Amino acid sequence: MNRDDMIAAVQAEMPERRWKHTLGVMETSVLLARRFGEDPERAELAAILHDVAKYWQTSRMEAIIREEGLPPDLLKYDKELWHAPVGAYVAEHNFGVTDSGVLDAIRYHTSGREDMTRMDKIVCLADYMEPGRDFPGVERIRELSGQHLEKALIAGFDSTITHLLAQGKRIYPLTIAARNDLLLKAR
Ligand code: DGI
Ligand code: FE
Ligand code: FE
Ligand code: FE
Repeated sequence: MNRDDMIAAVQAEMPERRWKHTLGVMETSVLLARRFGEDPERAELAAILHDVAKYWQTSRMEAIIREEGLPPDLLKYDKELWHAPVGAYVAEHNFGVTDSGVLDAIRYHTSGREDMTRMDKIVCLADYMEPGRDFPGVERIRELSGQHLEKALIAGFDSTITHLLAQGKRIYPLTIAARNDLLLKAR
């Protein structure tokens, strides 16, 4: 599928406000890829598709998780996590993406994981700091991102984890693993 057709198909899956967010993640992923020596075209492809399943019904996501062999432990954690691995599945099977680095960046853009690739980090960080994002701490994340991909991403995970704790929610183990691993390597 060519870029324009893909953009039109993804846009059709979501409300206008979420499409604006996706455009922001595309722009920021390209910028971060240039800054940190990653392929901007592949980063943009991951960004276009990263939230493709965000507005799917819970039951539709759950069916894919159960029937297509996605990690079943997801079902015990916040539903907000599900669109990322389901999005990677959709990118591969409905959009024909074969680049495993791009698929992983989509798959892990919400949770993170241990040993995140540079591509994983770029898309996850772009998701936190695209121009439309406005939450306490986002300016600090943007500042850190000028110099240090890992430190900026740690600040992003810190903000998510703090938020989840304040709401008394469970935290998906990959998020803890991602943050621990980044802290170890960013010293
Ligand atoms: O899809 P977006 O809104 O652009 O952003 P996202 O994919 O990063 O996040 C979706 C939400 O998932 C985020 O607001 C926090 C929530 N969430 C719930 N449980 C967890 C979690 N995020 C992480 N990283 N880890 C969790 O365990
Ligand atoms: Fe997302
Ligand atoms: Fe994210
Ligand atoms: Fe997003």
